[in-house]
Amino acid sequence: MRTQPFTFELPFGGMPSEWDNHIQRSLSSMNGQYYDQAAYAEMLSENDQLLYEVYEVLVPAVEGELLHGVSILHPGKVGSEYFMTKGHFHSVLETGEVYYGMHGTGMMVMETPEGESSVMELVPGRVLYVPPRWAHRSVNTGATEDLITFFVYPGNAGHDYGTIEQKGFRKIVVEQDGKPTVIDNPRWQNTP
Ligand code: PAN
Ligand code: ZN
Repeated sequence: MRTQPFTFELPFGGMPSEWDNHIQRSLSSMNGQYYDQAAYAEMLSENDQLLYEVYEVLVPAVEGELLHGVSILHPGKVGSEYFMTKGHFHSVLETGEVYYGMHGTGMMVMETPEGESSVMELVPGRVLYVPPRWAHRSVNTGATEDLITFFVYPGNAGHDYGTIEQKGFRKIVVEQDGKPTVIDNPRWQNTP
């Protein structure tokens, strides 16, 4: 746990020079999230492949601290739906997050508990602000490149994955006519 000032290097398109926590999520951790369940099951039966990795620097998980790190989302699709992160609300709903696009192209899918929805493009050099109350999921729309982002959020935010696991996001990103396209999620469930 870091409580003293520190620096590390983060080259564009590369890995951070140091980290405390390396999270790896594979296909099996995305059960029920991709709309084409048959394509998901078939892909999983072949290989539980690695979808994304997060390198975190660990600071105390309290108000005032800023948790930050790097997310590397590999390219690929399940059926026509691009590889994506699980996505979450922050447990402390009134906490936001800043993302900075460093490599590759993608989208951030966001929504509020009240049903507002927004999908914005992530490209290298672009800052994307996720306000408090907005659930967020990144999607890699590139054919061959990793989507690499740097993120910062309040130390006390915490993660609520359960709501998205149950309901999904209202919007999903699929390839249509060779292009990334945002559509309504056919599997979205309006459960209370
Ligand atoms: C990011 C995300 C990271 C992985 O650090 O945690 O991109 O996505 P999931 O946590 O949804 O698997 C963040 O938004 N933290 O709050
Ligand atoms: Zn977050």
